[in-house]
Amino acid sequence: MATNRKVRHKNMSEMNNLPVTEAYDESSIQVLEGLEAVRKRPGMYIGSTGERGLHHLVYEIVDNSIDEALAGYCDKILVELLDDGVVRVTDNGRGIPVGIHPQKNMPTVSVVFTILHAGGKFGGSGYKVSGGLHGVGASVVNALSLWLEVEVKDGKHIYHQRYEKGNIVDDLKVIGDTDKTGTTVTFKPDPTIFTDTTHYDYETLLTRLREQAFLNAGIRIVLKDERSDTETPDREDDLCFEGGIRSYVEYLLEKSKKDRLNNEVIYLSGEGKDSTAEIALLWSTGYDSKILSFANTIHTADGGTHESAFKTSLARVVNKYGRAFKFLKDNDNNLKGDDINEGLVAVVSVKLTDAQFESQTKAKLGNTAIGTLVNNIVADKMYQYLEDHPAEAKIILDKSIASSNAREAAQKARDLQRNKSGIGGKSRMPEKLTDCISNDPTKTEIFIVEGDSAGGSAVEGRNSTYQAILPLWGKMLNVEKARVDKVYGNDKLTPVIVALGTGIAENFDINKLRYDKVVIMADADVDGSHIRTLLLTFFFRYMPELIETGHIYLAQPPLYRISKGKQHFDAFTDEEKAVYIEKLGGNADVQRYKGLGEMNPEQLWETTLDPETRTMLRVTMADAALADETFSILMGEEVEPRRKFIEENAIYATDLDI
Ligand code: 1YM
Repeated sequence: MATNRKVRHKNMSEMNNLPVTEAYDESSIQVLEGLEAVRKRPGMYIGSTGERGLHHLVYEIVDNSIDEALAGYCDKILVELLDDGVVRVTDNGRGIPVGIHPQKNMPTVSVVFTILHAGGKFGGSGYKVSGGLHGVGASVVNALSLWLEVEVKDGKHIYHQRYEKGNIVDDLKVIGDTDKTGTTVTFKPDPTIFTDTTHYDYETLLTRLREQAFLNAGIRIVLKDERSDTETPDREDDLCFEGGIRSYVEYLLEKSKKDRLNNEVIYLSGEGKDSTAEIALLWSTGYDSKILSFANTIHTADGGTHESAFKTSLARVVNKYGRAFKFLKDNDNNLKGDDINEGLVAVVSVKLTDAQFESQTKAKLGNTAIGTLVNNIVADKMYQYLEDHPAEAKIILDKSIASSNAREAAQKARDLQRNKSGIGGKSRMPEKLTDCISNDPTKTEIFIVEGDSAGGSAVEGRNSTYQAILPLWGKMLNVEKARVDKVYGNDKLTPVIVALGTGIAENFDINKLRYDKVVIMADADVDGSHIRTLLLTFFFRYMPELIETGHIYLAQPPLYRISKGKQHFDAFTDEEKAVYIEKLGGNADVQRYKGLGEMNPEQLWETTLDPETRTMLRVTMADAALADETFSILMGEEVEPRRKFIEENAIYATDLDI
């Protein structure tokens, strides 16, 4: 930055608290070295010279306006995108002071833009907050701009100064009169530094500025696209949220497309020594949790003391309330953080002097005292909130307990699965399975048969090359009463899981399916319908792909055998029975099959197993919408709609496979 030698302000040369010196040349070199360092290693100061770094320049300038707003002197910030990669930021604050800086002996505004301040966001450990060190980023932006112009209105005059690559190119001049106050900074990022791109993305800026508007309630930030070659011509967003982080939580909820569980956003706040903390939270019907934390309006993507204090303390409070108000019984386990956080949407925002950022990305807050503050706020105020709002508290506890139940059931099923399958080698097959000889999964079939006696006949009557038989228990537990999580944890289903080989839920892998057709073979009576219901519910919830890909079938054993002499027909309905009787000339013999268990192996083969003569129904998913509805009904607390659904859909079978 050799051109800096032209700079005429001899005292601007003093930097980093060097004493004022007459040694103009030498000390001015040190100034130059200040901004030269920024140009040499821009990444150290703005994180990167890519798209992120480019956008960061805008945030640095806007930050100064926000500080002015937080100090109470400014209520509007305008950010304009201009042609040629130029950005203009205007605020209506007091204007950066133009008076001569007592130590540097030049206008303070020139100091702000040409002297690299210590204690900067990226240089040191601290960070400016209101009342602290202002404008630390301005000189960095200046250093990395091809040119930068500042205009200050002080209620009387309009001042102007221009810089190029960080160097002053002319003195601060009065260029007009005004009765207004404020600061305007216009700059063009240096394309030799930002070699990837110098194009500003409207959405990226909008997202960050919106975040700032949420975090600083009541400040109005306007973003305008005035570029002639832009894809979003004349686009303008006016961002002002009186509700602050409460509005932020509402916004996040809306974006998640989930419904709210709580009627209102819960807002907690408090102050400590040199710090403030505020928290807004709400539960949605979703399963994810979205917890955003900020320190001095910087997004702490890796969390830190404030965020972990919030989570721990929230879990403690919800458990304490749950016990005190008997949502949790004495011998119930505590609800886990993950259970409580399910569906949670929260924003934690702390402001503190001397913020310590940890981790590579400096996105993690390290100050321990702020953790204590957050912890105390949640412990006192959240508990108080729950006590004062029993209806909201019930919603939160019910949701957490439901999540806890589901999580425990899932864990149990996973453990079962793990125990049953040999590690590394082939899974040990269930004792009751009579497997087929072939292991060609495109040709084989497994019949899941109700009851041991029918199982025995099926084993004898089957084609042992391709047909495997798995008998299930005799008596079913009452599905109507069983919760779906019981279906999941149900020991009786374990042999099915192991025999199919696919695993379940997130471990499901269709490529491991050991049979082409999975046939549910149960009687047409109440017990049979229970078994069909249980299995279908189970497949639907934990192996839906099996249904989607058409692997699940319902065997259709006939109800009657109509015979005369050597001729016989099997009828599946009363109508069919009538037709066959007539066909055989009236006085035919009618045998009613009471159940699969009553058929001999030959009859079973002929009516139900033989691919040439049997009738089977393929189970299909009607469509995704129905599946979605099903999910909620099956998961629902309401027994009646669930029972009705299951009843109606146990005959969920449309394709005929003969
Ligand atoms: C578009 C960018 O920088 N606004 C801005 C900056 C300052 C002030 C007002 C300001 C601060 C103070 C007193 C103070 C800054 N001043 C300084 C410094 N907008 C923009 N608006 N008067 C005015 O902090 O006491 C640094 S930033 F150091 F000169 F006071």
